[in-house]
Amino acid sequence: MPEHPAPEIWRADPDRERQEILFVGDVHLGRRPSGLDEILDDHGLKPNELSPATALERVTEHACAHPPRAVVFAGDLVDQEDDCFEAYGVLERNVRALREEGIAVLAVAGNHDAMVLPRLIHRVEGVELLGEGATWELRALEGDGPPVDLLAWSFKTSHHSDSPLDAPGLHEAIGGRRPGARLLGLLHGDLDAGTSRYAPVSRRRLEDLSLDACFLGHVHQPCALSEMERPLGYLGSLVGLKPTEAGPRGPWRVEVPAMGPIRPRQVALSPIRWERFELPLEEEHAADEDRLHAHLEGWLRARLEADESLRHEHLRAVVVRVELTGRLAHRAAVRSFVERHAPKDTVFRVLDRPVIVQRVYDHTRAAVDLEVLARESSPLGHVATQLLALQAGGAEALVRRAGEGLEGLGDWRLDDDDLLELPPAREVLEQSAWRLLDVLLAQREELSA
Ligand SMILES: [Mn+2]
Repeated sequence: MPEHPAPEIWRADPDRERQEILFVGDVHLGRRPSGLDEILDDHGLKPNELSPATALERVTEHACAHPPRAVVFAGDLVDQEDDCFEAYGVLERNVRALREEGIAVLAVAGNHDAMVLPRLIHRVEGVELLGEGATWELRALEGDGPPVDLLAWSFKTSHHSDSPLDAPGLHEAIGGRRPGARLLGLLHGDLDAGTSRYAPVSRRRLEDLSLDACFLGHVHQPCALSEMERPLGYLGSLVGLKPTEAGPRGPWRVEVPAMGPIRPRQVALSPIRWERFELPLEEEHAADEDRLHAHLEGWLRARLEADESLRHEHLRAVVVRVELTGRLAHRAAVRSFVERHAPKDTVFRVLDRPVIVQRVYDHTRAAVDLEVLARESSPLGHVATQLLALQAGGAEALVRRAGEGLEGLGDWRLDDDDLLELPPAREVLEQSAWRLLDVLLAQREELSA
């Protein structure tokens, strides 16, 4: 299960606010959070309140309250062509409010909005498209503060199979950098993806450009930008759009002083938070369904209340998926709890917000002594032997064969933004062996009953 390092959360500081630039990753105007409509209704929430459009309104309010030097979008501002007119109204309103505060608004186009963003931007006064037509552009940032040059590149059509670093204008643009200016990169693309139809770009080649920092759109999982000496990576989606987009989301305020480190901090303002947790169970928690329900609630409460990034006024709902793990002698209560789980019955209020348990997975294991089982000459003994070998890093031939079988699925993607990573072959085999062991143990219990 991926655990992501918590980003440094931005706090207001009038002394540095004007030296900050607000970078916004993939917004995807037009999309709605998936699969929640019915349950949201039960809690007086509308899907629209958790939408990218609402998140963008929060960004604008935030920027107007604490004006940065500029607001900069990293592409995929609009989800698709069909969303054009809805996006037009939303964008127009937000850009007008920002321009009234004297805040510059800049953007590059991504694969989703390669065609629609240039059209929108030409109609919305006050927002500027950079790197149009897949050609690099250098743009000096207006406003007070140290000189900052943005080096930017946009998608021209929905696919771009070459590296953007081989696109026209790069060296001329870098050559135009003002002496003493900080140089920040901005593009939409697929970092270190090898071959990709979405502007594949190598991190090493980007680093070789000697930028002070580089911010990318495309992949929705943000990079640990606040922990990097020279920040280079994804801003992530503005708001999580589906269960796989777990963890904190938001725009990034990037402090750009005349000298010294560039510091990105994430602004906590996302209306929805998706999470996936692993909850290790002890025997006492799994004695019956009531105890399991209570334990789940208590555990989630402690976990979420300790999370600084959830303590903001704009959060409306938390949606979690919980993986139950642990080795248990009695697993009947876990099984029926998972089978009977309905999201609407498992909503807790934490920090005065609904926490919806959308899915529960039973990944508990039988509390058996594999060493003892392995001595049997029976199917159970065989599976136990293989499991021990897998856990000890052995069974190479088996792992190799499984790996070959999985290879064809290795870079299968749900959609272009969502890299679905398969677990390693050894892990897949271990999971399958445990499942088989469960079936065999159940058979033995039935026979002895
Ligand atoms: Mn994209």
